[in-house]
Amino acid sequence: MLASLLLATTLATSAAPRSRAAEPQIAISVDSARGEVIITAGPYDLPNMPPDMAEMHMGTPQVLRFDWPVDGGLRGFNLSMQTADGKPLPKSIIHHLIAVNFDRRQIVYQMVERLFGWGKETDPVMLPSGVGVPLAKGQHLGVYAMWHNDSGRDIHNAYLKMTLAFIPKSRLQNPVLPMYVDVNNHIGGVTTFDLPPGKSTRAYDFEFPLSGRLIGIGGHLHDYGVAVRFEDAETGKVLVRLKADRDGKGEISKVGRFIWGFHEEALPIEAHHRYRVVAEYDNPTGKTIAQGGMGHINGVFSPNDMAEWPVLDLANADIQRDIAALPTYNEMRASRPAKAHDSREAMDMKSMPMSKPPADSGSASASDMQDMPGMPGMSRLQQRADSTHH
Ligand SMILES: [Cu+2]
Repeated sequence: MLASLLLATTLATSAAPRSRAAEPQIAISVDSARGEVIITAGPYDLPNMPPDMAEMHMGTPQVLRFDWPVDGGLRGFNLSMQTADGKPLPKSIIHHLIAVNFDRRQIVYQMVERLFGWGKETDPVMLPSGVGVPLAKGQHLGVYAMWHNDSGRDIHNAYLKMTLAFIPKSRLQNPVLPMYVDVNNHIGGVTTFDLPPGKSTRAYDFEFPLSGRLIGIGGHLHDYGVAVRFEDAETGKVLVRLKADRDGKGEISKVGRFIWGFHEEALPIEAHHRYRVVAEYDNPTGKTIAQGGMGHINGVFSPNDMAEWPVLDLANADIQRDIAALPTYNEMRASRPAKAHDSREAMDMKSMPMSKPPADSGSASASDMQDMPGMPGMSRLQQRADSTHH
């Protein structure tokens, strides 16, 4: 088993018609020896966009869907861009990327799981050994990305490469899942809100449907954000307050993170107990800023019993609204791992047209992409875990 088992790394570009731009393809390979699933997607044509045109992102508002090829857990991820023959391209091209698990519900909302998020500042993530997000072979995943090529030249035939570290099911001792709670979530719609002048807060009360432990959380705010708090709404106790790094004008560069720990030190969470997330703002402009506010937390949650995880109900209107508001799906063809696939699976790999987002959702905008939940704290979790447990 030491030999690297590489299953069908197939990029079908050579089969694409020469007369027009090749359609993007998605390819999946499994390297069992290294414990990696490699997803490659492309080619993409990325015209140069100068930095002063930062608002003009080269959008690919489409979900690339694929089936997860192994039973086990997702332990980490690293993303890069490369040429057809594997030469590296600037990482900053990946402006945002969100990975979606269409087969699992989010813990708090009737929305499909956002498995992880990636921004151009994201560092590769690797969880401690034995910890991972459980994923069964055949689970339906997808990613959508927004490119921004400001390299100074047009880039043709670019490929996205996602290296997803996995651990086999037998070694997954501590299953963890992403958690997302927003102060103003409207499933399928926008989560921003009008920001009044001066100091203000916006809060949302919620429950967890099952008990477990919270390993760590990160926060997200827009400019003039001060902090985001996670509270026990029944006792009023502030469980953690994540402060924003603000400059003199109140513009924020990032929001802090907090890690309780991966084991017994993780924060106990009680099912059907009332919790609260609060966004604190201080808007110095003297005016209400239309849709200027946003606040949410992204966490890593370890359920006491994974069997209690809320079931994904595809007939639920919120779930349907959430999926419909994901970036519009484009026709993609996928090559399959050489092993263990049948025609039905192959069909599942093909595109499923999705309805366009509702006119008011704005869900494909650059700012919303940025605000989709992910697991941004995980690389920091790893640092902490390394220092705590080694
Ligand atoms: Cu935001």
